[in-house]
This record gives sequence, C-alpha cells and structure tokens, in this order.
Amino acid sequence: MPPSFTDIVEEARLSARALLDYGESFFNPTVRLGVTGLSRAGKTVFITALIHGLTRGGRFPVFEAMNSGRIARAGLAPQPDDAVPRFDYENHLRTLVEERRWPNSTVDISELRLVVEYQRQNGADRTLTLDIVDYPGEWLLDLPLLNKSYEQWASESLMLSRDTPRAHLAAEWHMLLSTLDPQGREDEQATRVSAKLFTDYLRACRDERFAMSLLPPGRFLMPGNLATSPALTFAPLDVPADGVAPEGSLWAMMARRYEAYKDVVVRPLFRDHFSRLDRQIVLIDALAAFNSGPEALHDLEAALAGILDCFRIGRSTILSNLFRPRIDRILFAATKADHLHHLSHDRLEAVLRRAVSRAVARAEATGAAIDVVALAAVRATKEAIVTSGRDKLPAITGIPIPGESAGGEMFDGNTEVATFPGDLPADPETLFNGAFRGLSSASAEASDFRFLRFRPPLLERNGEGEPALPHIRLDRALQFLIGDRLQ
Ligand SMILES: Nc1nc2c(ncn2[C@@H]2O[C@H](COP(=O)(O)OP(=O)(O)OP(=O)(O)O)[C@@H](O)[C@H]2O)c(=O)[nH]1
Ligand SMILES: [Mg+2]
Repeated sequence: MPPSFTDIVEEARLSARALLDYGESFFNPTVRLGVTGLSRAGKTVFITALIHGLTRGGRFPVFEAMNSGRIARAGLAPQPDDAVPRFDYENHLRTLVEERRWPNSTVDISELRLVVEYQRQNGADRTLTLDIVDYPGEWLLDLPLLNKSYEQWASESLMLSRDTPRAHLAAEWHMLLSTLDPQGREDEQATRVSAKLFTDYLRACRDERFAMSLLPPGRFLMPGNLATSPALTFAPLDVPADGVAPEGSLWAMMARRYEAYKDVVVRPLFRDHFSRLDRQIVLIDALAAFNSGPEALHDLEAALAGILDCFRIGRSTILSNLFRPRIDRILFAATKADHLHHLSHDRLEAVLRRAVSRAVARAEATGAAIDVVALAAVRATKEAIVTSGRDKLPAITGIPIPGESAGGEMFDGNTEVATFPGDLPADPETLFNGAFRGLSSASAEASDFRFLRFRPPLLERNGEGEPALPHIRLDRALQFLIGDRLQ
C-alpha cells in the first residue's frame, strides 16, 4: 500500500522531533527509557523501585557503575515536557513503603527525569539524563491500530469475540450487532449503545478470571480525559475487511470516528512518546495468564507480537538518531518473579523467551541487543521449604493483600501464609500446547497454578536513613539497560 498523505505528514513530524531530541542529547547525553507493558504488568512499581534504588543507592551488586562506587549522585530534575504531568514518585513510594499497599492503576500519562552524576572508567566526571514515562497499560493496545483500517479492525475484533471464552462475554453485544445494518443510515443512538456494550464486553474480558490482553481500543477501558467524546463512541460492525463504507451509512459513521480516534489519541501518543525511545524494557505478567488458563497465555502472546511490531528497533546510527531514533536495546522481563521460588525462575524465563520468540528473532536480526530476565522490582515474599507428608516443597511466604482467598480462607491483610503456587514445566511448550487448567475453566482448587497477591514487604529500619527495597534482579535489568552508557 503506498503511504497516505497522513503517513507522510506524520513521518515529517517524527523526523522534526527526532532532530530536536538529537540536538538536545548531543550536549546533554540522554537515555529515553521506555517502560512498556500491558495493564497491571508492573510499570509503576518498576519505575518507583528503579528511581528509589538509583537515588538512595540500592543493593545492586550486578549494576557495575553503582557497585564500584562510580555513581556520585542521582537526583530528580525538572522534566523536559511542560504539558505532561510529573510522575508522582514520592506518593507512590509512600504508598509502597509506609502504607504497604501497591500504587493504584495508572489513569494518565506522566513523566520523570533523573540525572545521574558519575565518573567514567577513565576518571572523567560526566552526567547521564534518564527520561522515563509512565502511562496506563491499556493505551499500549492502541499502537497496532495505526496500521489498520476500520474494516480490518472491526472484522478482526469480531472474529476474536467469537472464540472461547470471549463469545460468552460478548453475547449481549453480539445480539445488538445482529440487529444493526452497516449499510443503513447513520444513527447516533445505535452507535452509543454499541460502544457501551462493546466496552462492557472488553471490561469483562479483562477480569482476572479470563485475563485477556488483546482488548483494543485502549481508551475504551481507560478513557483519561476523553470519556464520552465522539472519538470514543464507535464499535465494530460486521463488515468485510476489504469493504468500503457507503456515504451517509452507519458504517461510514463508525469508520470516521475510528479514524478520529487514531488522529486524536493514537498518533500523538506514538509521536510524543513511543517513537522517541532509545531503550526499552517490556514488562510481562505471565503469572496472571497462568492463573487464568491457556487462552489467556495465547492472548498475551498475540498482544505482545502486535505491539512489538510497532516499534522501530535496530542498531542506532548517527543517521537514525538524526531522523528517527531506534531502540537499540530491549529487555523482556517477566515481572513479579517473587511469586515463585527461585528454583522456578529459569523456567519462567524460558516461558517468556518462548512467548516473545518471534519479536526476539526480529530484533536480533536488526542488530539490537536483547535479553530476557525474570525479576521482581519489589520483592514481597520470602522462601521456605514446606513439608507435606514425605515431600519437601519449595514454598514462598508473604502476607496476602486483604480480600485474597485460597482454600476457602479469606485473608485479612495481616496474616502471613506459606504457599506452593504450582510447578512450572521444564519444557515451556507444554504450557503453550494448552496442557494446564486455570480459573477461566476450572475452580480455584482444580487450577494448576494459584498465585496470590501479596502486600509489599515490611522494611527493616536500622536508623541509617531510608532502607533499600528488596528486589530480584532489578540490578541486572539496570546493568543491561543503562550500564554501557555509564562506562
Ligand atoms: N509481588 C510483587 N507484585 C508486584 C510487583 N510489581 C507489581 N506487582 C503487582 O502488580 C500490580 C500492578 O502493578 P503496577 O506497577 O501498578 O502495574 P502497571 O503496569 O503500572 O499497571 P497499569 O497502571 O494498570 O497499567 C500491583 O498492584 C501489584 O499487585 C512486584 O515486583 N512484586
Ligand atoms: Mg501504572
């Protein structure tokens, strides 16, 4: 397909922005770190733990620049974009450390700048600026829409909604859909009702029992400041993927609004944030998919593939930096690894490697550096060996958040428990072949995995300032993401 006028204008805008960024980072070395992940993947917790670790000096033996004492100071600095809210670091940290609660789901974009003063290995003093953006994970699902027409998106969404377990959740919306004539006259009321029922269906799919990932458009679930605007009032119709809408029809109205959504919401987000990244960590909550079942795992895989296709990845050159930056390092991270005993971490990494194998192969072919890690930005559990009859099981202990339940018991947020969440198989393929049961099709007792959510840890204060947050391999992530820029 030849590029449209919109595409050409958009490319020109992206290049202009890249030129501006390049000029700035020439005098002021900067890493724009993309913390990417679907909703509830752990972005806000990761960013908070990363800033805390860098500014107060965390226990990071694998992060060479810090471990060898070459980082003199890291501090927060005024952020570059005046129109973007500041990442509420202090509040998120207080929630984690003092209230021992996890931060709320993110509802809008925010940004933070960190300046690291360090000594190069040759002794020269330098600074590195780190820009980080946080956003609601739902919005990430919009990136693949940039390359899809209304008709393509509508027919794909409809096809997906006919699979299990989605079909059951889509029943009400499907019923309405069967009464709508796409070729009929445009109709505001029918459009609003469809958008509502379609949104209800997306919301039901996101429920932790089903844990579906592929749920665009993202603003339907997390509207930000655009709720009820026409750009958010449309839904798929049963139309052919290569069809053309007759003028004045319901179909044309939906298609127009879909394009407006892309113009008003998706393109600016891509231009102002995602197109400018130079490093990326992709956070993936595989455990939520294990809890739910094989459908959720496949859905996660498909959502990640669609999203990763949208990034421009490859070795960075002066030319690419000038006209369009490239992501030259990507770390795929399975988050919340503290829910598993460390004996299973290699297996979790293997599952992740399998889930993103297509993206990894593509990125490696372009010369970008790739790694895969199982980590916990904030470690909420400890490990123990529990004896069950003659067996000794590697278990984890922690305090489940209030309202979590297991084995018929509801937890109050103060009781510590030891759990055995389930064994990951040695061969990840067995999971992708669907050989496990989760909450989408079985009761909690009959499920193969059961990962409880735990409260953030109680920190031991010994009077020497603020204590470090415990973590698993956050230092390895930092070393991979910015270690080379601090040499
Ligand atoms: N045990 C443990 N739980 C974590 C960790 N990181 C995140 N979580 C859990 O995952 C949930 C989501 O984490 P967030 O950081 O809010 O996720 P997010 O990606 O910012 O989510 P959205 O803002 O909704 O897009 C938290 O409420 C915790 O329950 C971790 O390192 N360890
Ligand atoms: Mg968040």
